[in-house]
Amino acid sequence: MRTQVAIIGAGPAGLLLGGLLEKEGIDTVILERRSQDYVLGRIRAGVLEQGSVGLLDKAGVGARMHAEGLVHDGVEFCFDGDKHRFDFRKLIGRTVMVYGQTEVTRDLMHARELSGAKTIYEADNVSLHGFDGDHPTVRYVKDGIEQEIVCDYIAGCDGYHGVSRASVPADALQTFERIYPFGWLGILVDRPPVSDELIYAHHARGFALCSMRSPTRSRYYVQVPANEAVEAWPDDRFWDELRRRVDPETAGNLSTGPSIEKSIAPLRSFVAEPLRFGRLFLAGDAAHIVPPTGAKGLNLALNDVGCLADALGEFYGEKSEAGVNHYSERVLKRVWKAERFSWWMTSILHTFPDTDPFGRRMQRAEFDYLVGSEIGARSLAENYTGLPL
Ligand code: RFL
Ligand code: PHB
Repeated sequence: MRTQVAIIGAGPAGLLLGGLLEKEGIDTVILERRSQDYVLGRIRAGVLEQGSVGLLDKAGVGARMHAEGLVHDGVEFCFDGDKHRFDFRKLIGRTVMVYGQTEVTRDLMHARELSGAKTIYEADNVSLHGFDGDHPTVRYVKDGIEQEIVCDYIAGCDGYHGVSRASVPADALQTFERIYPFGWLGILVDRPPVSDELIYAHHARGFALCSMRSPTRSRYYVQVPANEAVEAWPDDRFWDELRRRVDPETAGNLSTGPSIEKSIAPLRSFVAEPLRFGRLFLAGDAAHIVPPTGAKGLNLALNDVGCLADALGEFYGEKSEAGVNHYSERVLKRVWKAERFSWWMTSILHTFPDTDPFGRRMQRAEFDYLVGSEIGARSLAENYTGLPL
C-alpha cells in the first residue's frame, strides 16, 4: 500500500490531522491499535479553546459542535469555600467551548468515513522503519496477515504509550517529566450540572472539579492519592467527598445519581524534545502530557496537528520544507507555556502531601491575588482560553 502520510493513532490528534490533510488533497492512512467502539468509549477531556474550535471548523466538522456545544464565558474558583468567578469575556473578550472529546472524535470519524479516507482499526504490531531516510515504511498485522505501507512521512499521534516515540533512538531524544503524588477520580452522571460554569475547588481535603458534557450530563472529579483503587469509591462515598470540598451552596444544589462511568487518571507533566526525526513527527500525547487541571491536553494535541498540517501542506503545495523544518521548534514553544500553566494550576489547586503551613498560605495568597487583581485575572483568562501560536 502507498500513501503520502501514514498516521499512527485514531485519537483526536490523528483524526484531525487526517481531516485537515484530506481537505488539502493529501492522501493519508490511519492505523489504530484499538477498535472504533473502544476509541469512542474513552471518556476524557471536555473543554475546547477558541483556536481548537477554529481548527475543527477548518476541517469541516464544526456543525454539531456549534449546535450542541456550550459556550462558556468564564470559570469559578472555590478556595476553602470562598467562590470567585473569572469572566473571560469581560476580562479579555474570549470564551471556551464545552464539547466532549468523545464527540469531537465521533465527528472526525464520521467525516472520515464520508470522505472515503482509509482508517485501519485493530492494527496489531505496528512498527516504523526507515524514517531517517527518504522512504519510510510502516508495517502492521491485520487479521493475522502482515502488511506494509510505503509513505513520504509518518505522523506519530499514538499517545503517551504509543510505538512512535518508542521507535526513536534513545540518544536522539530528551525527555522532561514530573509525576504528581495524586490522581483524579472522575465520574460521569446523567444529571444536570450543578452550575452553568465549571467550578475548580481547592480544599484541605484535596482538589475537586465540577464539570459537564451537556445540560443533562455532568462530569465531576476529586483528587485521590496515587495508586488509589476505583473499587474503594462507591458512588455514595464519591458524592460525600465532593460535597465536603465545595462551598455549601454548591454542595446543597448537587443533583446526584448513579455513575455511568468512573475511572482514575494519574497526573503527569511530560515533554519530549525534539518532535521531528527525519520523516517522523510526534504530535499530541505522544509528544507531551499535561495534568488535566488547565484543560490543555486535548487542545495541545489539536494545535500540534494544526501546525503539522500547515507544514505538510506547504511541503506538497509549494515544495517547501520550511514548515516541516520548523515544526518541532514552533510547537514546543507553545507546549512549554501550556506545561507551565497546567503545572501552576495544579500547584495552587491541589493538596500536596508535603505542603507545610507556609506552602498553604502561598496557595491562599495566589488565590487572593487573582481575585483582587485584574492583571492577574487577565493572565489566567489568557492562558485558560489558549495562547496564540
Ligand atoms: P490519544 O487520545 O491517546 O490517542 C492515541 C491513539 O493512538 C492509539 N495507539 C496506537 N495505534 C496504533 N499502534 C500503536 N502502537 C498504538 N498505541 C496507541 C491509541 O489506541 C489511541 O486511540 O492521544 P491524542 O490524539 O494525542 O489526544 C490527546 C488527548 O486524548 C489527551 O491529551 C487528553 O484526553 C488528556 N486527558 C484529559 N485532558 C483534558 O484536558 N481533560 C481531561 O479530563 C482529560 N482526561 C486525559 C484524561 C487523558 C487520559 N489518558 C491518556 C490516560 C483522562 C485519561 C484517562
Ligand atoms: C472535564 O470536563 O473532563 C474537564 C474539564 C476541565 C478540566 C479537566 C477536565 O480542566
